[in-house]
Amino acid sequence: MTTFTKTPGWLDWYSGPSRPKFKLPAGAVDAHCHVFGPGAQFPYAPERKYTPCDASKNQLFALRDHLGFDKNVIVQATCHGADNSAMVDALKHSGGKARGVATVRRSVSDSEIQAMHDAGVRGVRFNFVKRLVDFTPKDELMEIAARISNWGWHVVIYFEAVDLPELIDFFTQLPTTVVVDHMGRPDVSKSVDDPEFALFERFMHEHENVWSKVTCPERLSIKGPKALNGEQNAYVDVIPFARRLVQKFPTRVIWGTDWPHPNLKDHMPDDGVLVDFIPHIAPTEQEQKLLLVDNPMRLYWPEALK
Ligand code: 0GY
Repeated sequence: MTTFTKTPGWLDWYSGPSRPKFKLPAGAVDAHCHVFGPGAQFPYAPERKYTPCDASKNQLFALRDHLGFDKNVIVQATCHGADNSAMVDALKHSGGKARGVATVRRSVSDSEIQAMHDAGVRGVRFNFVKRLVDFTPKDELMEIAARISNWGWHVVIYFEAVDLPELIDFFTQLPTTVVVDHMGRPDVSKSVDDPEFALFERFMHEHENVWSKVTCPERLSIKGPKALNGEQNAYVDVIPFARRLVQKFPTRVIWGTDWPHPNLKDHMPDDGVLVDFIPHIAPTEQEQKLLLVDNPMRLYWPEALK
């Protein structure tokens, strides 16, 4: 049995999260979360850039029930490379309440794609964050995108805002629905009206196949989790960015906890507090239902809507 030692300074996920004050609508989907191992059963990938603490499917399902979500979308984490077995195992044990996003290489076979589809995978993730992954050539990614489109899958992209100008031509050529992780990681010390975020808004405005996860205030915030000096909420500096996208693109935004929150250095969020962030970015019941139920269902459980 292989044992793994966490990356120094690695923060464990928050045990005993509070129960949110915000009551999630019936059928709400946590549309961005991960499982890590357990490493003894599902070893971490040799090429990984970090070694996390274990975060198992049963712990994820317990969090889902505690917070009041109905379903999960489990996104392959980079610490597992292109070995999707921990994520697929979680899907298979979810009783139909989880769907997944995989990482694949060019060498993946059609029968492997089909097996993942049967388990509930509905997308692939292309990661451009240099501290997390080594570079994959764009022609390989485009080939993968063309192949998985035959199963009706979409592409999830993860990048940082400063890299969007260089990547945007590639993104706009993708033949599928494209879902951006964490709003393209804006620098929230800049104004929401800064040219940097304006480019992201234009990207969504001009391309109707582009969606965004309005996720990760804990990752993007500079002000952090404490509401200070009469401010209305934790992570207050992220609200204008997420609010802008929910308002402008109400049918193309989804939300998730990002549990177990890889690579946070300063603080680990209480997942109950994260859920209480939702009404600040989606104040109306109609926006909340789109964000948490209708939109993720359209992407991940479309057959349930027929
Ligand atoms: C996230 C963000 C991060 C990491 C990963 O797969 C991953 O390793 O997604 C990050 O470090 O920004 O979406 O959880």
